[in-house]
Amino acid sequence: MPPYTATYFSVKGRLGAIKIMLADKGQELKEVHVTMEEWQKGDLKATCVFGQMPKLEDGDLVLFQSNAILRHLGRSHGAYGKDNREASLIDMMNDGVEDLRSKYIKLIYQEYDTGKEAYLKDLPNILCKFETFMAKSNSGFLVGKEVSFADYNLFDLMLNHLVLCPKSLDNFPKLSDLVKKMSARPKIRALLDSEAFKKIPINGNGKQ
Ligand code: 6SG
Repeated sequence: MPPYTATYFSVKGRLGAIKIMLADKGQELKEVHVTMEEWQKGDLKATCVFGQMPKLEDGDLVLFQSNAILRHLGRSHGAYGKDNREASLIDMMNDGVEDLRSKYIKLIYQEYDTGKEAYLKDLPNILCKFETFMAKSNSGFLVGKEVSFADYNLFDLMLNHLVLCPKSLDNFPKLSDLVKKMSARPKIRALLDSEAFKKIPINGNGKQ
């Protein structure tokens, strides 16, 4: 199996969930960190399908779009449900995670100082949807009995929210359990505790 290569800014951002998933699946990842100066030259941007990163290389396959990358890895490493029905539910939940991630990114990059209070006020209305859905699967994962790419994505985003507001999961036992359970998986724990991972900021503008 050729090693994966990810190209991105030196932030967790949209690469965090991908890194967590690869670590948990015991896959090696080579990382290429791009500085803003390099990016602004435009040569790399011109080679990116949508002019954006992250980029993942899997052998001669070059992928952009973080959610397509998560799905690719889910397919390759048995983290996309046991059948079509589960796969469709996993897609649905991952789209829900993407909706929250987009709101989070907008808060961080566009309205951190003015919008944080309103964001945190509305957050429980979003988290309760995940909580209710997880109560149905009752396995500790979003869908079925096994971990999926959507679980890694939700876990990564919940870690960011615990930094944004340490109390944000207090009334959500299923989401709190997901964080506890994922954090305790040995390869994820090792990644989260590694100096290389800890020193990379969550976002590119110093806000978190
Ligand atoms: C930014 O938006 O890091 N990619 C980003 N920005 C550079 O020229 N739908 C796709 C996907 O899911 C969205 C990709 C995403 O993959 S990620 C990108 O390529 C561009 O558009 C968030 C992130 N932000 C850090 C950042 C880069 C430029 C402005 C903010 C680092 C921080 C400030 C300067 C350098 Fe900065």
